[in-house]
Amino acid sequence: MEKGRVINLNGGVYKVLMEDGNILSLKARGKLRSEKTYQVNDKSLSKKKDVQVIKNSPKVGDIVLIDNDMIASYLPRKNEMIRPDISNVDQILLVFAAKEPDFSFFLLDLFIVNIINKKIKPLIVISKIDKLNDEELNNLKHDMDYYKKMGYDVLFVNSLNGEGISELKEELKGKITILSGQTGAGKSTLINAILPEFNLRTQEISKSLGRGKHTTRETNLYMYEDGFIGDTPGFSKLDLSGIDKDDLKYLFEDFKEYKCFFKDCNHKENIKGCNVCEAAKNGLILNSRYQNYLKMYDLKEGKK
Ligand SMILES: Nc1nc2c(ncn2[C@@H]2O[C@H](COP(=O)(O)OP(=O)(O)OP(=O)(O)O)[C@@H](O)[C@H]2O)c(=O)[nH]1
Ligand SMILES: [Mg+2]
Ligand SMILES: [Zn+2]
Repeated sequence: MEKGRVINLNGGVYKVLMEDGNILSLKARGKLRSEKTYQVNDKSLSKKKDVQVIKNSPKVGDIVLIDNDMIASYLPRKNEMIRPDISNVDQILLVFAAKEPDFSFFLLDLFIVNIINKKIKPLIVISKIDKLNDEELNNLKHDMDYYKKMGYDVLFVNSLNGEGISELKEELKGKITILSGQTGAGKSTLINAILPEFNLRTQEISKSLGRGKHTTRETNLYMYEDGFIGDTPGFSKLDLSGIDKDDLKYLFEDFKEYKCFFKDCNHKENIKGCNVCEAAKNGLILNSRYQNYLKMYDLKEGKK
């Protein structure tokens, strides 16, 4: 059977890149389309939304087998995500605008938690650095040094003049990288800077409406240096569904260094003898990280 990679899905039609370089438009067999499984990630099952519906139909990123001009099956996935709906991702490029929309450490930490939970490596890209003055940029770089120390790569780019793009390209070779981030963060513009030949339509932020016209609606994979770059729709909402509140602490990788010897401790504020609480109090853990952890924990508990 012939094999190919799904690079786009729209209205039940799959665009499949074949080994010979051709792109076919195909449908999946009926049986593949209708199967569903349910995955329960949250042990407490406090909320209905913590049950995730996993569609078994092929998705962008899958390697599919083709029989009689239809997708018959797909090969086992290395990993899969639901928002965006994609499989076999090597790394996620978190695109955050330095400004417009405003930079949010809470959103950044929320993204990171979701990605670490999927056991995928985040690569942080701060776009639109031209919108900050030197002092603002230096302050942001200083805060981002903390994330670098945690082991995450952080790059600063201006997609309009190409600053920082060559460094970024080095990270993309031979991998499936998808761009994720808030709507308007500059994902499509960044892909245009990497792959000008695609000339993707981007949203022009209208200052009066705060909303653009050409917001990306579907996930697309583009070939790049033996790998793929994926443009995805940005989102306005991201939550913690599928993550157990008692597991949240493990997704804050910087907490690990400060070994807490209490059994089942969630390192909530001011627990005497908790080394994570101590480290937060002494500023060894970035204050915003610790506060964001507490906020996420409360959100999981249903407190606002
Ligand atoms: N000044 C400046 N503007 C940028 C930069 N990158 C993107 N923009 C602008 O930001 C706006 C949004 O960019 P897009 O690339 O469409 O954003 P997106 O993340 O793809 O948005 P969605 O598709 O809605 O998720 C556009 O007006 C871009 O021209 C940059 O580095 N500097
Ligand atoms: Mg876009
Ligand atoms: Zn503790």
